[in-house]
Amino acid sequence: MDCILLGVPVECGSGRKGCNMGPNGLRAAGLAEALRGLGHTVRDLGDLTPAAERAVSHPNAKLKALSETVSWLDALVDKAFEISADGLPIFMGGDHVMAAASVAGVARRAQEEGRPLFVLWLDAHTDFHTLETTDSGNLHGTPAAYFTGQPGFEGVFPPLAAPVDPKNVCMIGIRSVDPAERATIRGAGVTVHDMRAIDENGIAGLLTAFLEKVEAENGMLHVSFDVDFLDPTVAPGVGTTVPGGATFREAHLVMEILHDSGLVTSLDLVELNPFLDERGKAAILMTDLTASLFGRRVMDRPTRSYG
Ligand code: NNH
Ligand code: MN
Ligand code: MN
Ligand code: MN
Repeated sequence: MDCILLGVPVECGSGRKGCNMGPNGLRAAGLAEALRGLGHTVRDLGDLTPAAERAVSHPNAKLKALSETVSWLDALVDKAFEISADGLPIFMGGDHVMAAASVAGVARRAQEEGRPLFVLWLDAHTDFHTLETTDSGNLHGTPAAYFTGQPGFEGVFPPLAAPVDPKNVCMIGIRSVDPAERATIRGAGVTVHDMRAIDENGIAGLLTAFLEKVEAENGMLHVSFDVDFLDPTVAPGVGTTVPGGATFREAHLVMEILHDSGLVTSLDLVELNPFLDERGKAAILMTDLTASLFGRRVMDRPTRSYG
């Protein structure tokens, strides 16, 4: 695999400081070296810089850092489209607002290739607020609503060339949903597996059912991995910890199954906040999980195919 690392040190979507150190946290944890050790080629493009600010405004006065955020998204959407032609992009965040642009960019790439884009959203949160419904005003709570084409982003976020069909989005690990998000997300047709669904069914079966769909439709697959998907005891380095998250093994199993599927075409690693981390614990775990996604395993297994 040709892996392309891109740092996106945006933090203004999270409402607190520290996520801008995320890309360097992952570099310090040895992400590139781990991938090379698995036989992949790795190119680190360094960190993205935001585009020139354009005049944007919105009636919701709660929105925080709107024009600064939009400058990041404007730059990233084009860059994501561009680099997705050259290999498998790994977008190193930065807060989760960047997924608005990483997904929009790779969705344009999928459209160009005549394939549907699927998104696996690993997160404690659904991030399905529109610019109207967010109460915190933190724009990292909005990317999934934007890239699935929910109304109200027009003229503010970058124009959306290829909205992702909400039916192609599967969320796993969910345990914090605001009332306004709950009202819209089911209606939109997104598959939401909350922690209870994981407890009752096991994470492997939920994921495999989704991957069967991706394979049957010859889809491209973007994985958006928010650190707070993980239980805070194993990954303390994140701003919005929510108890009751995925365990160390559940998370590795997801990544191992994704590897075996061979379906993943792009990846976000987001919300890592090294300022809040404990001796690199979350940074190292995110790196090890990425290694599992790229083929690190304990024992060989027969490959299985989906669909
Ligand atoms: N839903 C909350 C909000 O919009 C929390 C979002 N925080 C996240 N999302 N970390 O992944 O403010
Ligand atoms: Mn190119
Ligand atoms: Mn998130
Ligand atoms: Mn989250």
